[in-house]
Amino acid sequence: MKVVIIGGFLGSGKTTTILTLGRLLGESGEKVAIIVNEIGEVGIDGDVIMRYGFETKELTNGCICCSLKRDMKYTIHQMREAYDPTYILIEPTGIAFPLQIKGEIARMNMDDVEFAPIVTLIDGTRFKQQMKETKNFSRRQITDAEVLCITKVDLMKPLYVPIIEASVKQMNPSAHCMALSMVTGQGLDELIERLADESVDRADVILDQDSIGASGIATHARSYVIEAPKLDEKTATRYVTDVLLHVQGKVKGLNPDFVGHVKLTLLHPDITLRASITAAADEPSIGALDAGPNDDPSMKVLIAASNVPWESLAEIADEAVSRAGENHCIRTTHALHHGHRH
Ligand SMILES: Nc1nc2c(ncn2[C@@H]2O[C@H](COP(=O)(O)OP(=O)(O)OP(=O)(O)O)[C@@H](O)[C@H]2O)c(=O)[nH]1
Ligand SMILES: [Mg+2]
Repeated sequence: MKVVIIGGFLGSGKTTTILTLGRLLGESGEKVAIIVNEIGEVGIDGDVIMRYGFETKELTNGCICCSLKRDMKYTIHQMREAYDPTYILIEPTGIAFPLQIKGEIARMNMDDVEFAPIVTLIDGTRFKQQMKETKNFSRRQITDAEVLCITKVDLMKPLYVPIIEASVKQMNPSAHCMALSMVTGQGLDELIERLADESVDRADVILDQDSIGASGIATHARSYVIEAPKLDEKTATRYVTDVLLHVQGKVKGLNPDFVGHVKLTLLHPDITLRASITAAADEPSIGALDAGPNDDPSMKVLIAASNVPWESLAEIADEAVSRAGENHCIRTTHALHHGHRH
C-alpha cells in the first residue's frame, strides 16, 4: 500500500488535485482510498469527495493537536481491512506540516506501507501575498516537500511560472519542482510518474509541533439548517455568492491582504453546490456537485484567514448567512454542534 500525502496551504488545490489523481489512478487499475482532514468539526471536503464515488473518510475536529493521530491510525487500519487499497491519498489541512503527517503515520509501524514523495502544492496566483502573510509557515511547508507543484498555472501569465519556481527552489533546492493545472491537465502525467518514486526518510522530522499556531491562521466553521422547500440553481448560486462576498468584505476590513480559504457546501434535494474564495482579491469560484444520499437542506461554511482575530469570525459567518438569506428569502438556523476553535 502506497501512502501519498498531498499538502499545501489553504485553498492551494489539494482536494481538486486529489480528486483528479484518484480518478486517473483508478482508471489505471489502482484501488484508491482517500483520507481528508478538515479544520474544525464541520467537514466540507468530505461532502465533496464522497460525491465522486471514492472510498473515503473525512477526519474532522481532528487537528494534530486533538484527535487526529488516534483517528488516522484507526482509519488507515479500517480502510486496509475493509477495502485493501493500493493507494491511500491523504489531504492534510492547509495549516498542517506535511512532513509531520508523514512522521505520525510512519510511527504507526504498519507492515507493507510505502510512502510516495511528499507533495506540497503552491498556489502560483497567490504566492507573493501568501509569503508576505505567512512567511515562516509557508516556507516550512515548502521545505517539507520532495515534489513542489506550482498550481493553477492556467490562471497565471506564463512568464511568472519560472520566477516562482526559482523562488521555491531557492528555499528547497533538492525538491523536484513542476507546474500543475487541474483545468488544462498540465503536469498530471509528470506528477503521477513522481508518485511512483519512494519518499526519502529525513532526520529532521519534528512531531507534536503546533502547526496551527505557527500558521497565524484564524478559523471558524459552522453548519446551518436551510429552510427552503424549493431552491432553483440560479437563486442558490446567487445566495452562496452573496455569502462568500459578504464574508470576504468583512474579513478584508480586518486584514485587506488576507489569504486563506472561505469555502462552503450547500446541500439541498434540488441542488448541491461547492463554492470558495481564497484571498482578499479573489473572485468566487462555484461548482455544482452530484446529489448525495438524503441531503437534508443545509449549508456548511468555513472561514480560514491570515492575521485576523478569530473572535470576529463567528459573527461574520452568521451575519453573512443571514444577510444573504434576507436577499433571497432563505431562512436558516444553526445546526447543533459544539464549537471547536483556534
Ligand atoms: N483555475 C484553477 N483553479 C483551481 C485549480 N486547482 C484548484 N482550483 C480552485 O481553487 C479553489 C480551491 O481548491 P481546493 O481543491 O478546494 O483547495 P484545497 O487546497 O483543498 O483547500 P483547503 O482544503 O481548504 O485547504 C477551488 O475553487 C478550485 O476550483 C487549478 O489548477 N486551476
Ligand atoms: Mg481541501
